[in-house]
Amino acid sequence: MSTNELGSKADLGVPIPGRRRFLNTAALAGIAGSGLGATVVTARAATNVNAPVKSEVKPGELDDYYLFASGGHSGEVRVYGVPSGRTIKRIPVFNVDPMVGWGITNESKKIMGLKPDGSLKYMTGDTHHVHGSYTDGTYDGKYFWVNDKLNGRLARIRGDYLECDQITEVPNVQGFHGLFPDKRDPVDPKINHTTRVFCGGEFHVPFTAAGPDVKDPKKYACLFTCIDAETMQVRWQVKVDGNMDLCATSYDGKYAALNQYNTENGVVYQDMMEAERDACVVFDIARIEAAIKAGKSFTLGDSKVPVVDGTKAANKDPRTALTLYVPVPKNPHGVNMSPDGKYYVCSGKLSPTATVISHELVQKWFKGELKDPRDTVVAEPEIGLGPLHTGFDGRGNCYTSLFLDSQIVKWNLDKAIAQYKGDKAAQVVLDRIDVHYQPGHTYCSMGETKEADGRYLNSGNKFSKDRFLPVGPLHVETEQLIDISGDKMRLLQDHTAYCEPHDGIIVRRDKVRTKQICELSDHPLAVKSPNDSRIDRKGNKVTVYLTAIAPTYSKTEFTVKRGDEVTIVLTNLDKVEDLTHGFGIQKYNVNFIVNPQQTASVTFKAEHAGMFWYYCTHFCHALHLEMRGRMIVEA
Ligand code: RUQ
Ligand code: CUA
Ligand code: CA
Repeated sequence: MSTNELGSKADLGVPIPGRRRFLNTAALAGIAGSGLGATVVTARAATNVNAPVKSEVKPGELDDYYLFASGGHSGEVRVYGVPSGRTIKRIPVFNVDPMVGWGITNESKKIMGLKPDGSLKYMTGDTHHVHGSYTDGTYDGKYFWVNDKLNGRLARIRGDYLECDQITEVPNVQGFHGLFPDKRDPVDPKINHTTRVFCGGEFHVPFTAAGPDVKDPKKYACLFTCIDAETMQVRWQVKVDGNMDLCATSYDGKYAALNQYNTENGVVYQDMMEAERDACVVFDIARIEAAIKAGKSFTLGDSKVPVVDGTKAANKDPRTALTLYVPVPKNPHGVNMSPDGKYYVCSGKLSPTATVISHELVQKWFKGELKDPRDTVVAEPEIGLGPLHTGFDGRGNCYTSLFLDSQIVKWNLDKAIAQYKGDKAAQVVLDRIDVHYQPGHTYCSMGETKEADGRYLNSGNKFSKDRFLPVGPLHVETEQLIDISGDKMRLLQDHTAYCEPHDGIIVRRDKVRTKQICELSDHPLAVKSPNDSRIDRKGNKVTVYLTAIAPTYSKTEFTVKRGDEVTIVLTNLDKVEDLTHGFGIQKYNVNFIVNPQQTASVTFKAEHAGMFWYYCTHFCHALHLEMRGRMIVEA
């Protein structure tokens, strides 16, 4: 018997010829005698990257890749399977999610951040970009990060449970947009994994809350921020000219590059479009850290984070400069690093071009061997209207989303470089495919690692119009999966995505190694046995310790007094994969789950007298409906 049969007719005591009329509770769980230990079916073979691409995953088969996508202003992160497009998980991050109790349990509230009165500081966010931690130039599955553009925060998701474990608010930024982890240390060759995460500030801000500077945009600036990947503490910031949008890091750990669309420091869009060229700003990480060590930093506003000056005026000599501003046309959007580590590709947005900046020439510029920042540019091909983001196949080709043309364009890097050098016959654009409609982000399987495998490309389209059944004024988004394994791109399938994912990454399944059962010892308050359940009272603070084992809580009744501050600590002692219990209390806004061997707690004020049922909200057993108890609140 497997857990899939859980709650089957036989288990429910329905008479079946030749079987007993009534079953004991173990049999009712549907799992007794199944020999199931801690794990059920998680053997995931490595993805065969040489197998032909497919558009379908048959029932019972597993996907070859995880796709981690942001959830836009839903504040969450989504996990899809590739190539099926099936939604596998939604990870609440900056949003409140009663399915898991995110923003409701004490543990999640602590991660999200509280006001002095104990309520959530923020209940919403705007996620755009998800990126994973690297070892040796490819994903190691340890962490994933996502930004909150709305409230200037960086969140980390741990790879083992795929749950958010830390959120850091970045000081003195608004509109924190692009983020990217570093891929190795710029100085220490032994550190070949991610230890920093870089964050770009998109909106320029004043560094004071009062006085004339608040209103004067000339006094505003944007900060580039480095956050420690392990501690999630803000390490340092750099003040820049203009703004920052998206971010890419080099494979040698030396640089982070960010596109700038508002070098004008405009406050309205007309002003932001004035210049023919904006920039891609490159940060020299080792020099920035040396400058901070040498005490060349200052602080801004109330923040104690060390800041160094990365403005043009302060960085005139390339041999000591912290920053390099490469002029690129016009209001660029998106910068992506090619998997061979050689080029930064910056999309033109208002210009029909992409700008290719050479990593090697950037290094030369910082050594003082090039005169003009434009000397680092090695190609600027015309590719189509509204270029936004670029993915890579690992065979020297780029795939850029064209928002206005509603296309993905495939073009070749070497050919673009040859054309820039004067080869008029160079065939730069190799293919175009219509997408439906108006693509924003596009990204390829393993495309932002040195293991880019050139199999799948996802086009995250911003408008779906007629692709799905209409559901009122707001349509769902279309994510389109495209086969890029051959010369011509081939549309494989559409799938829906609830509004609205921006960026994503497609990660080979063998890179993600999740645990299916929690560690009891991860929680200091874990109730290790039903016999340990108890009620502790200290003045008007009451803590109720409970366990859940299908189909019952260790206490089916407890009494508190009206006005008490009640904390429920609940441990799920079941050890079977996927056997999750819920806990909801009528009229008290309490609703959360505990996964196998997990402990969670909630705190609330018992303000209404009377009898209130608490019950299991997550289907766990044939007697799931019977899994409940009573809280008596004495007047
Ligand atoms: S940015 S398309 Cu964050 Cu491109 Cu959304
Ligand atoms: Cu426990 Cu449903
Ligand atoms: Ca501009």
